[in-house]
Amino acid sequence: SNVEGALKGKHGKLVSDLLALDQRHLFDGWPDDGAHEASGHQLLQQLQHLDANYNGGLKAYITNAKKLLQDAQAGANAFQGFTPEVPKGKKLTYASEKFEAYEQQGVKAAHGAAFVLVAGGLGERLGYSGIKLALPVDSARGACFLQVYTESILALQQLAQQQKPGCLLPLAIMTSDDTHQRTADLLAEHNHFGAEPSQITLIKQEKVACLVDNEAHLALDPSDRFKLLTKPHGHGDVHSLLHSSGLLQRWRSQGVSHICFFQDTNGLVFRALPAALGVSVAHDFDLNSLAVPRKAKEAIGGIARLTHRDGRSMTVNVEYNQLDPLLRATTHPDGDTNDSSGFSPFPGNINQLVVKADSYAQQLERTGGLIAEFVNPKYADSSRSKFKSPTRLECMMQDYAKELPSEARTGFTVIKEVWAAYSPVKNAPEDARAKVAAGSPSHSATTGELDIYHANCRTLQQLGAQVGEPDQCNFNGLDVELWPRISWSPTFALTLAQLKSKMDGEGLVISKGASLVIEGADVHIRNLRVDGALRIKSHARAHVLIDGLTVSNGGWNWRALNPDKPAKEEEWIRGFKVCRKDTEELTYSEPGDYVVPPKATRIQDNKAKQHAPEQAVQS
Ligand code: UGB
Repeated sequence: SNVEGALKGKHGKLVSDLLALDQRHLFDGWPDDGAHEASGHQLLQQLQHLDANYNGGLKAYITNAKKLLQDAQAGANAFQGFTPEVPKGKKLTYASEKFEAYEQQGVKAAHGAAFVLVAGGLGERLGYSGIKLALPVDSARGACFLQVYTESILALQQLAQQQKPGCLLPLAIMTSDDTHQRTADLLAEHNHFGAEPSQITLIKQEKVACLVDNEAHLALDPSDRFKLLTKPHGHGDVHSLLHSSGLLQRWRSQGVSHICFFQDTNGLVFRALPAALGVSVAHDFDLNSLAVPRKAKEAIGGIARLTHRDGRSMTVNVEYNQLDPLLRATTHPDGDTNDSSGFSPFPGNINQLVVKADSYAQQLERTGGLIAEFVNPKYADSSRSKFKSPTRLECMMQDYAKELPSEARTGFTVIKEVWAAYSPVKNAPEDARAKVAAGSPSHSATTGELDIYHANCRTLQQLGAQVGEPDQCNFNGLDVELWPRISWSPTFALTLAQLKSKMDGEGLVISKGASLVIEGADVHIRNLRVDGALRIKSHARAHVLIDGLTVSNGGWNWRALNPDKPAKEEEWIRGFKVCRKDTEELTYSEPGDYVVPPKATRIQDNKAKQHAPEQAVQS
């Protein structure tokens, strides 16, 4: 029979293990006509691949799955014996003195920072077919997530080089089969967005086999009997990959002291990450999770201190689907609800983690980077014996906290203003509307963009700028505020101190509906009024001073899409299109000193040309 054939072949040991694990269905029923030899071989190769890429092989995977599926069927509480309480952590008001002090401390420590971006998810929930890293963070500037992230690291690197000349801050990107090639292509196409190619390492996670039932039978693809269904194993894979790739060890030998983890679509992440690094250093945290106030039932985990009956305790993320049952079963009979502040008392985990490299490496040595797994089957009925669709084991990167010994120093840093630190792009328009109807933020492509403008406007207001009121709009059925479209590159300002040194807030007036985009490291704004659209773009060594400029033109419009007219996919998920009527472009592509508008008294004849922008056009 085919089973016997498979047992005799080079994958015989694996086949016999699988038979012992009750997986005969994989080999049964192959037509015995020889024509299917190649297909059978393909299946065996896939099994071998899955076996090689899971710690302990398929045997361990199926054994772990059986145990977790049994627990899930029995409705076992993953936190049995634990009582949750609201943990104590650092709470920072964005742009407060304390915030800035931590930010500066983070900048001082940045020469020891390495970054890890988890980007293996494809964003099916968003309804976008490309990789999320390629989506523009905002349409005003048009830079994609990967560009903004890389530029932010390079901006921090420039500050870090004041402490450690020549240092390069490394970035690892975890990809998956779904995202790997497109991520590599995006980097290559844009010359790594200015980073040294050696600074960026892609580490690819492998998928795991799907399971059809509580007995952990592996799932065959209904459209190809010789192929197993596979799905992503979750962002928790990042730890074992950093370990097994040798990257962590290499970083440590290069002097890396802290590792900052972040996700694929939060355009605000670097507003708070330097301060979180500062908090980690100041308090010598082994693990520091960045958090924001969380709305009850919002699809972000809650950070809780859990104390076990036996005295153990840990500060960990309790995922959104587990928080409500845990609270109901213990301290909060009403479950996951808001308190009088209008937010859940448990801070919201946004999966931006800062870990100390020394203790992280020790843990990874000990555990191989393995993270506690879970399974989340969607059952067909209340007997919990059949699944609606195949499931798989998963793991989450924040569960690293669970692996730490109780004496480890774990903490978190709450940024009290969600607007300053967190607005991910996760949900398709229809789901986004449903989230809002249920009282949660939409976490849509619409708000991901609009929240950047809002954050920038609010920050500039805090510096004394006059910023026009937002327009009330409806995009994709979401009622939103459209603030003036202000966007700047991280090279212009990453930290608040940089922003303050480049912008004299008191001299800045941005009208309602106006747009301002600034790109360039050495641009200074002393006195500027924008009523329309202005884009400033300057070469790294062009020193530009805007002092006394008024821009008044037709500007840019964010227009709701007409459902009958074609639009790009990234426009559909946002629900608007940008119409650029008039733009004042100030471009400086040569090094030099430029003052705008040119000051008659300062211009000497032979320098006059240099002082004028290359183009000052109204298009
Ligand atoms: N990701 C991978 O790299 N590989 C995978 O296999 C899966 C995902 P989701 P999720 O901050 O909003 C997380 O799907 O998992 C990457 C936290 O668990 O966007 O539902 C993927 O590319 C939750 O506590 O989020 O929820 C993306 O970059 C809360 O913090 C990242 O992992 C929530 O994010 C997250 O994947 C949040």
